[in-house]
Amino acid sequence: MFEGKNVLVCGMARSGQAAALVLRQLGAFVTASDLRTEIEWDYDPAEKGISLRLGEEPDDFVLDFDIVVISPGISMYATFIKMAQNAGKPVWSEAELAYRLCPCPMIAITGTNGKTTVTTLVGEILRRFNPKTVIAGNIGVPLTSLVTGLDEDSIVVAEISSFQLETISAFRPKISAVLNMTEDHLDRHLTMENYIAAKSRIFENQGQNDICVLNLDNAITRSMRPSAKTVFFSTKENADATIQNGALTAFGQKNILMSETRVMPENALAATAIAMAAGVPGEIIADVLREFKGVPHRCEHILTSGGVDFYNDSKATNTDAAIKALENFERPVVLIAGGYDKNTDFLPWVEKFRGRVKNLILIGQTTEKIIADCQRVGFSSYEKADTLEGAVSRARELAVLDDIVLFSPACASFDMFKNFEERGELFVKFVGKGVDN
Ligand code: UMA
Repeated sequence: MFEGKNVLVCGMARSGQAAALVLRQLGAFVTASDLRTEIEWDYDPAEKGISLRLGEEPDDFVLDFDIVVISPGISMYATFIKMAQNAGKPVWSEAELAYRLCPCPMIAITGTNGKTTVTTLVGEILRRFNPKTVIAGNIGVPLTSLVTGLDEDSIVVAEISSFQLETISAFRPKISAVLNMTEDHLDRHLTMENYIAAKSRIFENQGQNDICVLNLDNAITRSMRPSAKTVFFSTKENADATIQNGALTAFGQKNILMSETRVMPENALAATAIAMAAGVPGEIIADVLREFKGVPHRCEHILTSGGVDFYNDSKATNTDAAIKALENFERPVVLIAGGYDKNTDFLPWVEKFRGRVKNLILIGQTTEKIIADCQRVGFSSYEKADTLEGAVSRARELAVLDDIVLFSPACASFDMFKNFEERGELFVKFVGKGVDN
């Protein structure tokens, strides 16, 4: 399929490097491009026969290629992409390439929030049912790094972002899911309509023999109309998967009592609906729901010190996730937040502070914007910190017995950190350091 083709792969972080390598192994002539000149390679590109064009936009050479594969971090509005598309060249996301190479069914999960937890959960359930299950995608493992090791009996459980969906063409998962949609990534998609359109592409190629799982409790996903057979889940209404008398009930079968699992109801319902659609027996789903301990950086309990509980929610890169985290707690919260500005409206999140947040400590680029919203709603217990370490030590001073210290930034991390994982790991380190001293 790719033998002898000239392929340009753009963005040389995780996705681009994986895509370039697999294409090379399939006999394509691969050129790797990146705006950066300093790349941390997982392999030696020269040894693999991969040519390099670093430190420039591909505008001057994009038309020399048969196919362009882009990393999720590259906007579809980039000039070189428009040039390639106008010239009729295929421009594929790394996920599209992976789909084309994938020999087995794919379960693709998207949504603004909860996708990492639900993907992990579905992956663990499926793995017990079929040991040849792999978990990949936006969760941190590029899909192209795995596809060549699979066979037709494997199953891919993929977390898929709107960035990966922007430039698909044939991508057609056997089961898709859109867990919820709220405002996010408007710096990249520009409008909510574009963001919804990108997410909706997850089911655009599906037909009646495929399944799309949607959330009935979210106004946007509720109104989606896929051609696939639709399965709805709801925490409030009658749906294919719902909660009845405290028990998770899917397709008429009672599963576990919600009190038996630590998984949030919305995520438990979504994972159950997806796994049952994939043919997994209810008992396996129940076992995994009972045992599941959660995902790192997602409302992760770090430690209790002096009667104060510290939680790392670095994965909360938007206001909706941060609101969900706040709503988890009944006890007073010392909240550390702020970060990279994605053009977010912070007001709906700030409006939740009253009665929940006793102190807010702000870091990063969005500090002044969040303060302006605090002033608008009359919330005055905020202060600034120059560093995350400073914020943690200040939180420790402010928190008293039975308080929660929650790091739930509501923003992406790119202003101060490499990614949300690095940000979360540093938070955990600073929290631990204070305890040792
Ligand atoms: N680059 C260019 N030109 C540009 C922009 C970027 O050359 O115009 C280069 C950068 O210099 C850099 C590379 O592209 O070298 C970065 O590419 P990337 O951001 O796609 O990085 P990856 O490591 O490949 O990570 C991507 C996803 N990143 C994004 O969507 C921004 C990772 O999701 C994903 O885990 C990984 O692929 C594997 O599939 C992260 C993310 O933040 C976790 N996702 C967003 C989210 O969850 O909210 C969508």
